[in-house]
Amino acid sequence: MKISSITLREIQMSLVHFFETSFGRVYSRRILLVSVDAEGVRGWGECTAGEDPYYSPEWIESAWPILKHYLVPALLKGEVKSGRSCPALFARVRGHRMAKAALEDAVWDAEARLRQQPLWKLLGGSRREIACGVSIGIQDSPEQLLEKIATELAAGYRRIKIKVKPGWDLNVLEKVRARWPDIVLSVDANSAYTLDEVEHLRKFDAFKLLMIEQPLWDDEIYLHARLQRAIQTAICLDESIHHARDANFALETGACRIINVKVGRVGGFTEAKKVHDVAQSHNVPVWCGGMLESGVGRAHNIALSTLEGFRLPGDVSASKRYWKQDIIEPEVEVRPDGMIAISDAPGTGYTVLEDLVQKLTVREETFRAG
Ligand code: OSB
Ligand code: MG
Repeated sequence: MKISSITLREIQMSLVHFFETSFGRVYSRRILLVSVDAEGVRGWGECTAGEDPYYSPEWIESAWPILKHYLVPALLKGEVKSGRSCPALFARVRGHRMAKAALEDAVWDAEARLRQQPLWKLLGGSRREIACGVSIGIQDSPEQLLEKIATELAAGYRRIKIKVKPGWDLNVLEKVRARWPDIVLSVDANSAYTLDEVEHLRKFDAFKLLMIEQPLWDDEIYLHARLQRAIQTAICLDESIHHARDANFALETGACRIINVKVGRVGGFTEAKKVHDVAQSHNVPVWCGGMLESGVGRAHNIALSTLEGFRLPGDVSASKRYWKQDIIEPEVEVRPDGMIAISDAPGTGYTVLEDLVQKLTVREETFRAG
């Protein structure tokens, strides 16, 4: 693959509704998009690093210089055969997985378009439709949360996940379960608890949750194994899993029974497939997490979710839940049965609205080959 140029862009987009987790609230996104021009096609990637270093140490202002000074030059001077060849070219740079993923995924996208093949097939997927869930943030009141849940259930979503933190957990679950005793329900704590709170966390068992996501420290796996032994609810790890070795360690130690795969968090499609494969070998289900992505990242999450091991509904939901207008066409739509149909078109099956992207762009830098 002959890469002629790579462009970094920052776009700014307001969320339709604020999103609050245990680490804070966001009203609008600053999104770093990467495009790779090669042999007449353009591949797109999205960096899932946030506006702040709260979910992970990476943020948009760390990703940009890492891409500019290290990752982009590595691709422009290295031999890029395919998306798969990127991790080796990036290996000297430690960490910075979201920055790496943005560029690697753009190369996969370009490769799929060059081969005139759907990205999901190139990734090894087989599902022709994928099941969708929603992640609902902390609201101003429990009543508002119940209203949101009712809306999403009416839209057909197959799993409701609510964000929890001390003070917004058991009290809220009581109300949700009182109204909907049987829905598929899970919670995500984004590391809001410690091992001193085992007795409190044990009380979650009463609510028959599909899982509790990342209850403890983001940099800890082993102590989740201790917690998992003490509670019935299945633990799902998100923040703690950076690569396939982490996944293997977590499953061998019994730290979780489910894994959330986020392509940005693990450094790109190549590693995401490896995490998937490790989980498959332990017969553990995975699902695709979300990071409030624009259509570019959303389309990539959809492609990844076609892999066989993605057996639980992902946080892959419709564009209109986040954006007044998404930057892709068609927008991501979820059917009334809570599924997204997978396109047979080459690449992601979604077209980037480049004029709109240009309008939303607040900074841009292009790097050309030799
Ligand atoms: O922990 O899954 C998470 C959003 C930002 C950072 C972390 C997380 C999330 C979500 C939102 O839960 C998922 C989505 O709808 O994109
Ligand atoms: Mg999470």
